[in-house]
Amino acid sequence: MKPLHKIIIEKDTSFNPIWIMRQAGRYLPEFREIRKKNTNFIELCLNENLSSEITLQPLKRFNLDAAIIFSDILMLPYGLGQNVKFEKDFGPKLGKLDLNEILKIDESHFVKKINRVYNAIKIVSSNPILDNKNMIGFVGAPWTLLVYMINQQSPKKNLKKDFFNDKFLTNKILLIIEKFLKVHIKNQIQSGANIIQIFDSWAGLIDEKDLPEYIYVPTLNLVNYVKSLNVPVICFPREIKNYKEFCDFVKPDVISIDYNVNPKKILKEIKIPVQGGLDPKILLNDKETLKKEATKYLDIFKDHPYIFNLGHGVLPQTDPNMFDYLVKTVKNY
Ligand code: 1CP
Repeated sequence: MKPLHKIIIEKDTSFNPIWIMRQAGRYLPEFREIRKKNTNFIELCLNENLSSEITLQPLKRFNLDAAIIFSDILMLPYGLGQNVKFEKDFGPKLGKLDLNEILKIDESHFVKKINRVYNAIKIVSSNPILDNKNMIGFVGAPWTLLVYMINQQSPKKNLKKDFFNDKFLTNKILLIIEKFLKVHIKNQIQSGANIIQIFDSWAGLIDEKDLPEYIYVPTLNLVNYVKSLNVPVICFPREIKNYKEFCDFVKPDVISIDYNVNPKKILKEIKIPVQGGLDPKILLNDKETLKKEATKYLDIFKDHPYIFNLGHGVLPQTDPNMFDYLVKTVKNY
């Protein structure tokens, strides 16, 4: 059985698997080398030879237990025909959201447009490096994708004040997102993904009264869909106010926690396997601090099914030697 499956299905607590969000990416010089020559990020994701190579880069260096496909949550709006660009020092820029155009897209259009992501998953999952490791596919959660598609840029920069004004549009788009996320998940699994993670990076932005409609119900629908395909599903509702309530409602197989939550409180409240937590900024410190902070999480979850990870993605300025030290610390615990 693959390492993450052992934790999730068998609830094995005798070992500590580790993978890191954004493990394939900007902190690695070999990634930056490829990125320099490939300035169009979407095209890079759609180049299965390069995206499969990038996916495997961290696994060649570090003793990680899973690969996560090098792609992006914004491949979904791209597949739906919304323009998506990544600008240096700005982040994603999305084109106008045209409901009439999106309504013309059917499943075969969508799959054809992003098919090379699935080719990359096939290439990676058939590599012998993956024999004893998991292959993680992922999607953005409906809410987070709705935010990007309507806001047309990161809400970090600026969230449109009239976001919910057009209820008809938001509700219609939400249903379309949900429908195509299922298509995207199914194709990733058919290509070799054996875990799905749902990233809800902007879960923390929503008012409590809107949680059921925009987060709990749509995420539950997706979680049930992944479960129906017999694949475990990890949810990362970043900065959500109440992780316990989220778990009670959505019932993922694993809950991934951010670095603002108290891991002891999580241990007390939540019965399902837990992932993550450590603040990515700790990796910018010295080795002694890193070991101490990582060990804190390992101690707290020593008798609970736990997958080591960070509380958000690894930062671009992280020294790969510190990353290596973290992996070794977890493995030698
Ligand atoms: O070189 C570059 O400039 C590209 C940087 C980059 C990378 C490496 C982006 C742009 N996306 C990715 C890959 C990526 N994105 C992965 C691949 C595999 C891995 O984890 O190793 C994954 C899982 C994502 C997921 C993703 N994309 C999320 C969810 C996780 C999170 O970080 O919160 C989000 C919000 C995005 C959108 C996105 N993609 C890229 C940027 C700069 C952003 C915007 C973030 C923001 O709004 O601030």
